[in-house]
Amino acid sequence: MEFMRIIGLLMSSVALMLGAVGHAQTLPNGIPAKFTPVTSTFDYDRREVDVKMRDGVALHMVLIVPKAAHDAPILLDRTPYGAEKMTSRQESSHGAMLVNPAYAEFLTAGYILAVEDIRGKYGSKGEYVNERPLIGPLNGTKVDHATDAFDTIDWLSKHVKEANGRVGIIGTSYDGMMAAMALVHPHPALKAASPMNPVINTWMNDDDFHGGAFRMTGYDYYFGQDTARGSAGDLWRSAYDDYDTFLRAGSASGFVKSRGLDQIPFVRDLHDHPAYDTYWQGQALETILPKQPQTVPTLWIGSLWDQEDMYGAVAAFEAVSKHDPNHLNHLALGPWAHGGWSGAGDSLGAIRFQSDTGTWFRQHVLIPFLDGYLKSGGQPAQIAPVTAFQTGTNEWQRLPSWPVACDSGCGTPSRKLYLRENGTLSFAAPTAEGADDYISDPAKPIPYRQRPIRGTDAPGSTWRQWLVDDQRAFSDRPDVLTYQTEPLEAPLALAGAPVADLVASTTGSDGDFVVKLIDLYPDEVPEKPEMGGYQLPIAMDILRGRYREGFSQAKPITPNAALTYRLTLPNVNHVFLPGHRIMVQIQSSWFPLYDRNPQSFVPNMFDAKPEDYRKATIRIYHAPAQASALELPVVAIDTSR
Ligand code: PG9
Repeated sequence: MEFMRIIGLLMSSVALMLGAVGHAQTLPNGIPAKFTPVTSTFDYDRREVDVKMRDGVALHMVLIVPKAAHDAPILLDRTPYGAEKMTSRQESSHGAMLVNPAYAEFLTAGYILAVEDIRGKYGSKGEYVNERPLIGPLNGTKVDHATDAFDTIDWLSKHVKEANGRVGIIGTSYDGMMAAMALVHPHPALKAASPMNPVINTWMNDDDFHGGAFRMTGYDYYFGQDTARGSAGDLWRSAYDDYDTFLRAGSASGFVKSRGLDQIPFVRDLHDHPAYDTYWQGQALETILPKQPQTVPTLWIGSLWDQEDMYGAVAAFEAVSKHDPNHLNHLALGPWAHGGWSGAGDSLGAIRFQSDTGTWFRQHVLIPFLDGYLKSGGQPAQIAPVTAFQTGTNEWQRLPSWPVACDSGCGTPSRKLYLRENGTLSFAAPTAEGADDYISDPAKPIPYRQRPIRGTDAPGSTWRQWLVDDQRAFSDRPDVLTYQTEPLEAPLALAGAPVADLVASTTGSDGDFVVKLIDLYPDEVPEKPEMGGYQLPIAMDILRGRYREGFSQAKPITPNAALTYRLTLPNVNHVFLPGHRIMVQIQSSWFPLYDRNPQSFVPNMFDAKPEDYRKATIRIYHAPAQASALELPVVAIDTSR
């Protein structure tokens, strides 16, 4: 019996095993051989195309076509930042969720969006050249971003059946430069352009140099963008505080070598062209664009506190306006940081603007401008030549031109605000001899933001808003000179670029001059107590003394000679309100945004050795024959509103 029981058990086990094996053989693969998403409820069609340029190189483009689109205009953005990334922010059945909220407003307004990777980046083939110069002495090939834009627009105008044959080009920063370059020999289907915070001249006060001083924030950018077809991410640090990381590196070149960044061609170009030589002059878009008459209606967008491309929009607008007989050229200036046109724009750092300036601008200026030129049957919108937000009063203005010219009856000649004795400022010139001194020590450079300074894109970084940081953090340093007026009895409005004329000497043979124009708030501000005594920068910039006589060539400074240093500050549109004071601060370093000036002349500052960095005593004069002053673009207060 026992034997029979064991046989029975064995047989049932074998049957079980066979059964199990048999079952495994019939288990289906959990992954379908091909999954086809059902997208019939989507309100858009996402198309990916590879468009052949004239040299056979294929550029990758993503189109978001609203299903309701018919006879619709196309907005094109050409980018080095990843077309796929920019059009797949979220998975959704709603096209508006795929893109940033401002671009979503374009879709809602009836536009088809096209986002294209520029050559050599992300999905596009070909060679990437950082800020590829236009065809000419610096580019001997047959292609540039103007021809690529032309070929792309040609393709779009022929291959999108829902489109009306009209294309507008838009884009922020680098993409803004792409939009500006599309204006060189434009395709006939290009009917409107809006370069937003565009890079127009990266040596002349956009991303790479200001007043000849080199901006070390660029190294993060060139590592991220120029060492991989996609993004290489963030450049590594050695300390939490960038002040420490960069000071330990010694010099800009020391930092480059410590990270191997000299493998990047553009970083080598920066090193080889520290001055504004023909390499930079030949790329200056504000010189190239006006060589042909303006044929494409254009809205240049600038930000009053743009921490990256402060120069481009206004410089391009002013240059192109000189050859614009049909008045196709427009400018908008908002109270924003870089790219702030696309946000809500109700505040920046501690500053509040009492309305959503970004939303207002898009709905009342940008979209009407685009609609007027791009929609079938559209009529040119009645937007002013210049739409500028006036800070202080916090109101938008419709202006006939920029800068606000005296002869148009709305301004008064620029007024000189003189540095005076005992740290005062006055519209009256000095009557007594006087000067103030400070010691600038490269071993203890002045931080440009309060420490710890985090990398531009690091978590917790305040890079975006640093241009409105309270300058109290620096005004008491012994190496910062501070001058101020009495509280104002009447409002004072400025519109344009203030110019600082400093008469200064240094014991060194080179040196930097940083000038800050500041709105000093009253001691107490009842409606916002934390703003009491706030030192709000209105315009700040730097000049490298070696370029005192011209940017194209560095020259040593004669030690101990009182010389004039002329420094044009960024454009402002601001009202100093009654009870506020005007303040000016002067200093000789701004670290680590700008590399340290060794203060002893070396032909190429990138090559400065540790022993070249020396303390210097700087003297700023305020004497009758040596008056230091700020020329302020004072305009009449608009009482019509
Ligand atoms: N301002 C960025 C830039 C940096 C360097 C070169 C060109 C552009 C940008 O945001 O695109």
